Amino acid sequence: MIKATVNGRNVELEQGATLLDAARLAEVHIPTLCYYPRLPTHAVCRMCLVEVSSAPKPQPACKTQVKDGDIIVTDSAKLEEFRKTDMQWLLARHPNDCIRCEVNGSCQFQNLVSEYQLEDVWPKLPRGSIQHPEHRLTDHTSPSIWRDLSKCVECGLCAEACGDAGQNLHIIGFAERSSGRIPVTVFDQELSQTDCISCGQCTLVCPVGALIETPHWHDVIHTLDSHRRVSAVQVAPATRVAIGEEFGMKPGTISTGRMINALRQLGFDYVFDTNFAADLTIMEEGTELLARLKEHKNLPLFTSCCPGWINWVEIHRPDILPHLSTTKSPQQMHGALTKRGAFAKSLGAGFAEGEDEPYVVSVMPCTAKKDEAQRPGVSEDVDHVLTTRELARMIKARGIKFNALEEDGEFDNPLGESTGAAQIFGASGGVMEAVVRTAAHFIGEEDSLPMDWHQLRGVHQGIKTAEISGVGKVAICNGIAAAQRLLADESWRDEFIAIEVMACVGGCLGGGGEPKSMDPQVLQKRMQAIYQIDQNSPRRRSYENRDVQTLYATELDQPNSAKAHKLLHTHYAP
Ligand code: HC0
Ligand code: SF4
Repeated sequence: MIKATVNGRNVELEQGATLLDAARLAEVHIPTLCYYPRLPTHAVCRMCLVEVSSAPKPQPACKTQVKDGDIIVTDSAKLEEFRKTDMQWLLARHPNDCIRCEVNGSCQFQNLVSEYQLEDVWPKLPRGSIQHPEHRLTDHTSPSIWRDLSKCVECGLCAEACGDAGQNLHIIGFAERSSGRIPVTVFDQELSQTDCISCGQCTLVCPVGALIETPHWHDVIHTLDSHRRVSAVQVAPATRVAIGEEFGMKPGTISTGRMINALRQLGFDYVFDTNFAADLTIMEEGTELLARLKEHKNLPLFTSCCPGWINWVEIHRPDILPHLSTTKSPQQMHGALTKRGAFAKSLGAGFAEGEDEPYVVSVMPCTAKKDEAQRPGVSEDVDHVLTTRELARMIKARGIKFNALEEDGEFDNPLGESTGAAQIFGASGGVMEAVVRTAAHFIGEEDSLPMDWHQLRGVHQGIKTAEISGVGKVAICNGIAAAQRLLADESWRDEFIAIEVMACVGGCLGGGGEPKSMDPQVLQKRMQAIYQIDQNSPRRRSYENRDVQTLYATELDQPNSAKAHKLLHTHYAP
């Protein structure tokens, strides 16, 4: 251990800790813009400069290691002056359109400008238009991600999240140097023309509004306000363990009941659970797997509910398309049932004044779900997709006091019941664990196979495997970079019977539409909450979902039936 003082407070740290770690341990606040816990730091914003006794000049706290005996000062008049000048320079290149900005109220730069009472003292230098007028500044062509580089503060975190340290996709990189540095796509293409998979990891780390999800909440709030259509909303498994963070709650707080009450106050007529369709997915996908095992065809089966993964396969590995499950994702299944199943019919003809289907919205932790909802073959299922962050914006816009809401909200039925197996879909490894739980029942091994498959769980990027005795070996890829590694050679073709891929590290709970967080433990805490919900569920295998059983008995005959195929299955682009 090494010792240091921060503004006179003693701390002890592990070798290799940074000055920023020391300050956080001493509970001393240092402003940052280009720092993010999981990603390499380039110390470009210089906001975290501190004075340290072992160096002649101020050092960036995020990148400089503590030396034993260091005396660290974070609050001298010189440092404060420097930070203000640094921010004035950024402010001179930043548009003053906070009132219109989608991240108004949650922008790190806006917070700093407000905290330091900065005024616009230098003439505005519009971003890019002087140094490099050729670069595209705004790009709204992607169904999932909007870019506005006039707001970029050059932190470089988007390129890191999309590059080696994150998704290993390298869609965004830096062009130009010095004050003209700008994150661009290859050949400055529109994002929709690149190999972007819409995962949204870049939006999670952007400290300003330069990269955001394609907003749908304006359309949703106006449609609800007009009250001309019967409206239904479904909420994904990973949203309920994260939305509380937007209202100051601890990561991992379970907010299911509060969220349901907020959705009702926003004006939704029906509040349903995507988890219902996750249980249904297991019935369809599990049956598909057993059929393929019997026929020795298109094995291993790959899960198909992560749209970032599907986008990646279509772009890079069309040879894998026959291996994908044809089962629609739970979002799309739920939308199809809400719009065209018995529920919709139960509403009666002419229920929606000029509309013959309910208005269907989903709340997802994922930006790629916006893209998925527009795919050919499924685009009739869901009208608008909100991220967890967008739902929080709507709640704030309507002045709903989320923290003061009762926790007693309950989903509507049918389409609202679910098991613990559905809830764990929101965590990496969860879909495979849910498949195995129900497959154990199908093959008569429910008593001999375990309920919990800890070897498939965890937040860290990587490949995990498990052997199901008598059936075969399964794998999960936690993050798209892990899938790229698994597919780098051909051994997966013979080794596994089924493979789950989630493009975002941690699974949906780490999705690009979740609340932004600087807590290094945030994914772990959300994951614990997901397994806690599962553990406390009275039913933990998907086939036990009574409404799913009723659905087959009254509407769909049996899993993989012709009726089920019509509503619940899809195809992929060659
Ligand atoms: Fe997921 Fe889903 S579990 S992809 O991660 O399968 O987004 O939370 O809603 O559709 O259920 C995301 C989360 C879902 C879907 C489900 C699956
Ligand atoms: Fe890269 Fe994902 Fe952002 Fe696309 S959405 S640029 S793939 S991080």
